[in-house]
Amino acid sequence: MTSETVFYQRRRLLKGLGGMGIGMAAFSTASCVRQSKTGDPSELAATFKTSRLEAERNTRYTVNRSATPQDLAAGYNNFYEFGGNKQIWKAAQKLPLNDWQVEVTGQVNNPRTYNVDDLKQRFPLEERIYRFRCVEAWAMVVPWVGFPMRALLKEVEPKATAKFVRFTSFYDPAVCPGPGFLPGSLPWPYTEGLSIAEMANELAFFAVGIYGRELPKQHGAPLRMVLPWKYGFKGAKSIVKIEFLDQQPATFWNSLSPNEYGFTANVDPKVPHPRWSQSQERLLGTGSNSYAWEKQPTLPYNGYEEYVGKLYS
Ligand SMILES: Nc1nc2c(c(=O)[nH]1)N[C@H]1C(S)=C(S)[C@@H](COP(=O)(O)O)O[C@H]1N2
Ligand SMILES: [Mo]
Repeated sequence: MTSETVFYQRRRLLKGLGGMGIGMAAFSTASCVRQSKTGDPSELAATFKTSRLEAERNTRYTVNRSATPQDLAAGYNNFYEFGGNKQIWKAAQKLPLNDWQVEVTGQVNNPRTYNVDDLKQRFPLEERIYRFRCVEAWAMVVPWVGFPMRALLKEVEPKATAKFVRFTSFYDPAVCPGPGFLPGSLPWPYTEGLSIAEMANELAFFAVGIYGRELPKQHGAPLRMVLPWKYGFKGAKSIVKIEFLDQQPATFWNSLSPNEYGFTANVDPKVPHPRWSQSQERLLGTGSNSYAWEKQPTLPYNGYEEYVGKLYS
């Protein structure tokens, strides 16, 4: 076989897999009975009883629905490094958090490596209650604790040549082998990207906590991205590197299946996923399966058009 044949076959494999990827999880929520909680509830609760991390709520951001119960949010997650199902909280406890460093590099005047505790001290923390919408159409409302991405931008000073930012998640195949199907062929580590203008938007947030406590591992401890106007996959978890670039970076889901997982990925009720409508969302809740959850119409930009609409006009 020529190297092109190998490349082509690999591409087909990846394309097919991308089609399975997040979508496979959505399909299985439709086809089998899934509880949002599995296993021992007290064992699950122990995973989110992390240290207290309280901050004053920023009242500029409000939502017109109630917060999702903490145990539902902590018991239904996407974290493909640890497996391909939603009940990933137990497997995610293997994530090693000791001495976590976040490297800021690339086209910036002040590149540096932060210890995560240093980040928490340096940038004033606030609480923000945001809507959250996964591309699979489930939605929740959670109170994050963290700091706006623009605070970091101000400190590291991107150069004029920097147009995009790539965010990289923790990856160690010995700790998180991935979902198990086709091992070795996914484009790890998980990466995501934003334009500098998006990162500078007031809504773009780094979370270090949730529900008044440090992030549980399954939510992407110790630092994850929160972009409430975009589909959830844009918000990479457990960030170890932030790179300023002059070109749009390739990202995990976008390189697997660009027509399902666009680079921009703003929530839009009028643009269906190739295999399902995005006109409605299902509020993460209790019930025998996720299709029993309360449905609501999807809002353009997930309800945040007034803050971000001008970025795209
Ligand atoms: N590193 C990493 N980040 C990730 C994911 C992932 O698999 N790996 N999944 C994404 C997806 S698809 C969603 S919907 C959210 C889920 O966040 P939650 O589990 O805290 O609700 O995390 C996003 N960030
Ligand atoms: Mo998602």
